Amino acid sequence: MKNTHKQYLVLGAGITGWSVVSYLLAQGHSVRVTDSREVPPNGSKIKAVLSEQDICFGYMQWQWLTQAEVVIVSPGIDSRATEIQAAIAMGVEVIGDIELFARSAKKPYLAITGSNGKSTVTTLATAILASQNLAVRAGANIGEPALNLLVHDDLDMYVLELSSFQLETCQSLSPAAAAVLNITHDHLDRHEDLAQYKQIKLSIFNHAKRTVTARQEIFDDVCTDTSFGTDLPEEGHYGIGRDECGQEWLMHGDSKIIQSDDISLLGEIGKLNVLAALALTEPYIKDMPAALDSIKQFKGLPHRSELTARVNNIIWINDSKATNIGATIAALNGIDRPVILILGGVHKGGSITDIVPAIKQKVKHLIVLGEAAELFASELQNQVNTTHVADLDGAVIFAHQQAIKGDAVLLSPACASFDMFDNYEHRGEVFRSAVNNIHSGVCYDS
Ligand code: UMA
Ligand code: ADP
Repeated sequence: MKNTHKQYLVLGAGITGWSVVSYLLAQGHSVRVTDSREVPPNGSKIKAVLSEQDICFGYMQWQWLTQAEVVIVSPGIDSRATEIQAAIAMGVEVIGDIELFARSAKKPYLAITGSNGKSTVTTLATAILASQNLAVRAGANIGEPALNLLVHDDLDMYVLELSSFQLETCQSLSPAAAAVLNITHDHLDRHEDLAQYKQIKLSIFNHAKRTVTARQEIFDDVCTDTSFGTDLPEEGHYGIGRDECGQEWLMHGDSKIIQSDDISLLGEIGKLNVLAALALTEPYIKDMPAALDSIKQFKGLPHRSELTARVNNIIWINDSKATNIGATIAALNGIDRPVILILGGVHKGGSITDIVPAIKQKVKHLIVLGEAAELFASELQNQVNTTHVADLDGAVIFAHQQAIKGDAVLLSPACASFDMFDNYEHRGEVFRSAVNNIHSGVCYDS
């Protein structure tokens, strides 16, 4: 029998690292792990299954790179590091966990990437497939590592949410259908420029059987099997149209699929995400009424354009997951009301002035906070009334004083959260409780 045993080195002992160690040990390989943290997130689990001499925590044990046959790099680790590049030059294979998944997966899988909307579309596509009596689970960047999906023998399919970090260390991905939802500035600290980031995102299509993109200028040079957008679609594509009574419908070519009013997801991005999920899952939809039921029941994920409260015809929206400018622009574009926008945190780069047209069109008052408050104020205060507040509670109180019937108050920070909060979920929870506090004893609109 052919000896397939190999010497692996795993870089990073987080969620990915632990899934890779478990997977490789089950396959009978030798594994070493290194992580720059003294106490990495999954360090104790790894210590329980590997011997001490195969673990190095507290600094990266780069010497192990060239002693390994294959190196598995966690997505948070930049494979441009000089030491990793030197090992590659010496013939060491450096890949990510998604490459291992792609080499082993026996069932078909969907793959979804984009700057924004990945988790929403991944979850909705999974729900649509489940409505077709398919046993399916979602994984990868959404939280459950991809390799963990392989232990479920009873599954018919998988759905992968993939980041640019995961795509850049993967060559063998061959999804049954793949989508690039959108491309805006994000993670440009890790990638050379927007062109390289786009190239990495589009690599998801390399061996895909079915390809899906948005009808956006950035994809003008990309040819896909189908597309989605907010305009009236051509034959075979997805879009939005109106019937003779003026009712808005999501459409596939000239066929009406579902009325916009029947979707719980908010705004234009809600419709786009439903269209993307339908375009991806189309070949698997045999029972359309069941698919439509799953769409109607999908209320969206927390902290993504989530309706927090509706009081006196003022709506309060928690979009804490908007950590880049593109997400905030999309959230604003989807709201048909004057908006009081709460913005700020840690700016991740990208041009702030890209948001000016949406601000001019939609925002009546801008509230800025956090590390990037001054930066946002200096770029935007000539365009819109701007107030600087100390914290999120202050922002909510100020917004409450400014808001009148018919307004929307939107927390869509366009920034990472770690200057003031543990993570975006924490920021969203603080917003939610501040909104509930100012409305205690008040009746919410039905
Ligand atoms: N580490 C080092 N040296 C470094 C960087 C990291 O040793 O230079 C170590 C850390 O000390 C830590 C470990 O690597 O112990 C963490 O590895 P990781 O950052 O790759 O994170 P994981 O816990 O493995 O989680 C990763 C994804 N994280 C990132 O891409 C940063 C998770 O996406 C994903 O859910 C998980 O794999 C399962 O696939 C999170 C994310 O923030 C949600 N993704 C980014 C995003 O959505 O914008 C891309
Ligand atoms: P991701 O997994 O790519 O971060 P999420 O579904 O978690 O995407 O949503 C993250 C942010 O992006 C939220 O603020 C949400 O409002 C916004 N968003 C969701 N869908 C889209 C879309 N299709 N286009 C632009 N922004 C979107």
